[in-house]
Amino acid sequence: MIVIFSSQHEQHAPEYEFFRGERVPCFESPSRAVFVAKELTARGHSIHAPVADSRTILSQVHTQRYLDFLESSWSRWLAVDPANASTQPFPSVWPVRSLRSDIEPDNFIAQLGLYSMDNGSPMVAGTWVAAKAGADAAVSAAELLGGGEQAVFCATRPPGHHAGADFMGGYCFLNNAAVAAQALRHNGCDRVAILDVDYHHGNGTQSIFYDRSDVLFVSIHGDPRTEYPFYLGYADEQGEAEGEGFNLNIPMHAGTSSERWFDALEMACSRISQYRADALVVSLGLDTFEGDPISKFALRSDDFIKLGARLKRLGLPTLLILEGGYATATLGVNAANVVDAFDQ
Ligand code: SP5
Ligand code: ZN
Repeated sequence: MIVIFSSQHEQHAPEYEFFRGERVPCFESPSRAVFVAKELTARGHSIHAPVADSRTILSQVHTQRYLDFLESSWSRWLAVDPANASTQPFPSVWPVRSLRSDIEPDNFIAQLGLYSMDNGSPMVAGTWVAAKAGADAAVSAAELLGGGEQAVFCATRPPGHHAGADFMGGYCFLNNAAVAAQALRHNGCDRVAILDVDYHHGNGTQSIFYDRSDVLFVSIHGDPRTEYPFYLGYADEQGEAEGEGFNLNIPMHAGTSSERWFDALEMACSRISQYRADALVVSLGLDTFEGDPISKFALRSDDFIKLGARLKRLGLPTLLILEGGYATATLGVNAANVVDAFDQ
């Protein structure tokens, strides 16, 4: 399988995030992608840099206002105070119910709240460049599938599935899976299925395609009653308007066994087969692993072989995109297990 990887990812290297009011080292770190690239190289895969420019597709997935905000954020932050160069901006106020989200205040931190769902997406000088390289990888992979490749893996970070049309969140800035699906539509696929197997519900991806029937969204994730992102990912969210019936959420309680998880995967796969997609995008979060420090499913490294084999059986041109997964030292093995099983 072709692997796409950009060394630009390392430009996104925030130092800390917040946990219970304390600063803790970021779970989503550059070493994640390093471990993945290393393991894939060791197993004989060749790694390619992205070649496409995702700008056109990005503007079909995200609002131009949000893209402009993201690209200019760091210079705006420095304009607040040049001493900010060694700091990370975090939002501190959000336009919730009864406040106005139709206006954009001049204050940078207020704007950061407008364009964020949480305070869990630390930003640094290189965030835009790194995130853009991930979106470029997604579009490059879609072009390879269009050219007849059966499967491509994007070893990208930061992840993307929590980012919506006009907001960041959950370590995500640009929605790589949505960009991939939109690029596949652009390149002639009539129906694209997205399967999101990250531990956390892909709220951004769901919301981007919620009123569309040309992109099916199916997700298996920790029950949002107790798990992040809490405010989306329930089973009664089935799509709206044209998209009614084209959104399937399978929430599973925290602590779900690997056996029950694979039962859920069967349900997800049968919905995808029934949809008769032309291509599949997999939001490949590996935080379902038993050793993950922030998640509560129990997949073992061997289970990722089983996952890769099941995905292959769908028989679709497939674009795999790395999302979460924070057991960093095992991330390479787990990712490569999916990739190699698919290649068998
Ligand atoms: C892409 C992705 O997997 N994003 C996940 C975002 C999760 N954000 C909430 C993080 C909460 C960290 N909790 C730490 C628990 C340590 N025991
Ligand atoms: Zn996750």
